[in-house]
Amino acid sequence: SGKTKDVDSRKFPDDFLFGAATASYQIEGAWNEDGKGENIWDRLTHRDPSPIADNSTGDVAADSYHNIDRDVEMMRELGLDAYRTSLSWSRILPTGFADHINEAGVNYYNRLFDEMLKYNIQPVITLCHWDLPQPLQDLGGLANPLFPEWFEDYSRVAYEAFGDRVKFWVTFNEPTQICLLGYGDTSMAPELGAGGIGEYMCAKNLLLAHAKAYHLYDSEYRSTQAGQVGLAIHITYNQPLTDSEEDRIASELYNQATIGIYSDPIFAAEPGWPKELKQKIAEKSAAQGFPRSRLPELTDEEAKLIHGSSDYYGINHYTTLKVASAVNVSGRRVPSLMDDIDAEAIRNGTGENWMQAASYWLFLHPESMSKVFEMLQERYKDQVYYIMESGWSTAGGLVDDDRVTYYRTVLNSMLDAMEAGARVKGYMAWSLMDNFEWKRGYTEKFGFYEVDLEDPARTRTPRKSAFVYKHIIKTRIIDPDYEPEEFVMSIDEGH
Ligand code: GBH
Repeated sequence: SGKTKDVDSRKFPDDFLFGAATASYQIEGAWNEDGKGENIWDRLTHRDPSPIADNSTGDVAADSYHNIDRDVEMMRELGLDAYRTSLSWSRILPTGFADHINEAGVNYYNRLFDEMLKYNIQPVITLCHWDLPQPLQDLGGLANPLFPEWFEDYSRVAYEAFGDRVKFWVTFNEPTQICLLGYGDTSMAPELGAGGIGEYMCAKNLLLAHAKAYHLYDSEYRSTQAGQVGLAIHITYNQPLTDSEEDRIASELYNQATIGIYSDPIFAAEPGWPKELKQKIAEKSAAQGFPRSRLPELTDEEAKLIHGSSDYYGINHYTTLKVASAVNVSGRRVPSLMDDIDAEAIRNGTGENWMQAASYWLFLHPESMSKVFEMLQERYKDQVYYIMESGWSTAGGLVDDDRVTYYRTVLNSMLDAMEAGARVKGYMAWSLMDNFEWKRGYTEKFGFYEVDLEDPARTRTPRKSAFVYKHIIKTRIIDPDYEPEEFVMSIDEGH
């Protein structure tokens, strides 16, 4: 039939990297075992009363610290080309500083990477997926101007220990979420709530830390290790609520404040902060009586260090939203990033009938992925792209048809972007297995594999979506009619 022919002609290249992703705090457990130090999520989840939806913690989580064999077996069952996870900084450097390396922590990752590489599964490794060592936070964390040096020291330890086998580094996962939600706001650890100030201090130091880690790799490790270093930026598809000039401007500023603030300094033609955003924050700061802009300057030297400091553009793409102009909103934190840009993000209630996940913020717009690439191609001109995360939450259950619909839709939209010329080289689905969903605890499930939290062994069971993803990886085709016959998983020949 015509449909089958279309499907067949839209094939992913053989060297396209299909993977699945997780992150240390969300899966590992063993929070205080074998010398691991305390991090900011340990501190937050142990607070009484608990700030987590179901009062849970990541103390045990999916217990991946004790489940290397099963985790790699799942990767083989799915036929993954790559697996993305993160290093727990506190497991490797218990105080955060590089004076003492915890060998037991290093060994956990050695065993994991060696086991993966036996089966040709590429590790894609994030250095910091939100679980900052608590002693560094006590000194201000990313707001401390020495943070870039601490991060450079840690990245050296990681390159030394694992760079012979890890060829794919992600310095930071979602800078916007780290800085805006953790420093400007209180929705993520360390819950600083220093609106309009903390997120900008964090942004500058994060970019400098990333750039230092990049240049360290470039000057001392690239020639022998031959890998890539970049970062993963959270990108929603943002549309103006109406076609009014005000909403259009608000939407552009929202893009600059959530995407451009981390992307422009690295990937735009000109170094430095996004222009309109910088001007807007300066104006607001002056009007509020601040003697200088709350957005710290980047010196020419700093801007140059950051500019071009990435071998690829890493994208975490989940969802879509609309942006409206919103001036002087009552009850809004002042100063704050959203107040600075006079905008409001509207996640639902705009009459679009987008399919919704179990998470309040997660909706499926059928073309969001290709729209994201249109925007990026225009702003940053023909980068090499990797999707570092993309996924769908449910409340549970093994028959996850909405998740199947999500992956097929998003991957089709990504193929549209590739046909239009975007150089997309890989896709990491979030997530290999259910895990600790930050403030939502275990109430929202993102896994291809269900994890039984009642069972001390944390048994993992594949969902329907696991079979569908496996079929896509194996055939390199998105077949809309494929139905797994029975949910019996096995490892294919050659995996
Ligand atoms: C990713 O964040 C994370 O990298 C990953 O660890 C996480 O498990 C996964 O997605 C699923 O959430 O924005 O104030 O409404 C995606 C971006 C940031 C979306 C936090 C939800 C909730 C707080 N997420 N956000 S807010």
